[in-house]
Amino acid sequence: MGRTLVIIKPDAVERHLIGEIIKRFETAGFIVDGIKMLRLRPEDARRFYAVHEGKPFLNELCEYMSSGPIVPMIIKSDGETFARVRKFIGATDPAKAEPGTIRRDLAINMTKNSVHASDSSENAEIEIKFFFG
Ligand code: FUP
Repeated sequence: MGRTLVIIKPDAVERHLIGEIIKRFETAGFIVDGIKMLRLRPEDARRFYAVHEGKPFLNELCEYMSSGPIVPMIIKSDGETFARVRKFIGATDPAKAEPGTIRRDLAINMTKNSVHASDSSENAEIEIKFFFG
């Protein structure tokens, strides 16, 4: 089985969507193999999003990601899990996400897009280590 990192972001935690999001993953056959709830300091968010250093949206993104509690999860499935999960959550911009995806159904906008998912199996391992050691 492959694995990836998913984060339920502050906008979803604040709107009491933790259960709804986990239910969607489990109903689709994904397995939750690790979970915690925590709040990032802005400098932690910056470290997590180091690949976006220099992008115009980085400050806003880090402020938002440290604005409230988040729920990182290790998600397992058969096959190429990172790719399956990214398809499952939908495009970064909820307005462009496929109907039925988490982002299309639940997200607010491009920044408050309810969930994060690793974009490669290499990054999945780096991001799992970041939260779960
Ligand atoms: P994704 O991998 O789908 O989460 O999207 P990206 O890696 O492109 O972006 C990382 C995060 O930056 C996204 F969750 C949302 C945020 N973002 C913005 O806030 N504004 C942008 O213009 C692009 C991305």
